[in-house]
Amino acid sequence: MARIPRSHPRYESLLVRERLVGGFEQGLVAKEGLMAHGRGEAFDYLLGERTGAAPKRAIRAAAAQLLAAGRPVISVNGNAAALCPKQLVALSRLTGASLEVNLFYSTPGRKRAILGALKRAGAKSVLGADPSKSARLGGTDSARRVVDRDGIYAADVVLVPLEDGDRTAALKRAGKKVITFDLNPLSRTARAADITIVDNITRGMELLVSECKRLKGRERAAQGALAGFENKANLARSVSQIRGNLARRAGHA
Ligand code: PTJ
Repeated sequence: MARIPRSHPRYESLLVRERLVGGFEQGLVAKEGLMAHGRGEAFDYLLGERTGAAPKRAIRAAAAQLLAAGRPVISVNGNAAALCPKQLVALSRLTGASLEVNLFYSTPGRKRAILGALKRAGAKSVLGADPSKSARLGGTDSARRVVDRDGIYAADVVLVPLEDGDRTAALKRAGKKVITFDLNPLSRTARAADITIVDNITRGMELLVSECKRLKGRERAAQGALAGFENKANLARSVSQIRGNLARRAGHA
C-alpha cells in the first residue's frame, strides 16, 4: 500500500482509494469497480464530501425499513466488501438481514475472496456462493440475476449498495422493497429504488448502523420516519445540493 502523508489535503479520500486498490489486489474488487469508484468520487466532490440532510433522511427511512422487514437481505459486491466489511456485518446482526454475495462481474474466485473478507469481519454465514441453492431473478440478463433461493429470491427488503439499474428494476418487479447507496442522484438505480441514500458508503454505512441501533426497539418512531419518506423528492434535494455548491463556486450564490 502506498504511504499517504497525513498532511495531504485529500488524505481521507486517498486512503479510501488505497483500500479499494488493496481490495483489487486481494481479488475482491473488479477492475471496473475501480472506475465505478472514480465516478462516485466525482459526485461526492460535487456534493461537498459530507452527509447532507437528504441522505440523513434516507438513512432514517432505510433503518426503519430494514428493522420492519420480515426477510431482509444485504447484497454485497466487491466495492462494498472492500470499503465497509465490518459495517455490513454489524448491520446484518442488528437487523437480522442475511448477507449475500452477488456480483455484476461474477467469478467464483471473487465470490470466494469476498466471502472470506466478510467472515474475517465477523460474519457467521454468507449466502450466494452455493450453486446448488441458486435461483433466477427474472427481468435482468446480468450475472446478478443468479441469486440464493433462501436469500435475495425470498427477501421482502433488499439493500443493494452500488447497484446497476437493470437489477434494481427487476427486484422491484419481483415485489421487493429496494434500498440503495448511490452517490449519483441521477442514476437509474437511484431513481428506481424505494429509498436511495445519496452518500458515500464509507460515511453512510456507519451512519445506517448507528441509526438501526437507535431505532431498534422503538418501532413507532421508526415507522414515522418511513411513512413520511418520498424518494423522488429526496433525490431532488441532493440535486439541489449539487446545484447550490456549483452556483457558489460560480459566484452566483
Ligand atoms: O463487484 P461487482 O462485480 O458486483 O461490481 C461492482 C460495480 C460497482 C463495478 C458495479 O456494480 C458497477 O458497474 O456499478 P455502476 O453501474 O458503475 O454503478 C455504481 C454506482 O455507484 C455509480 O452511480 C457510482 O456513482 C456509485 N458509487 C461509486 N462509489 C460509491 C458509489 N456510491 C456510494 N459510495 C461509493 N463509495
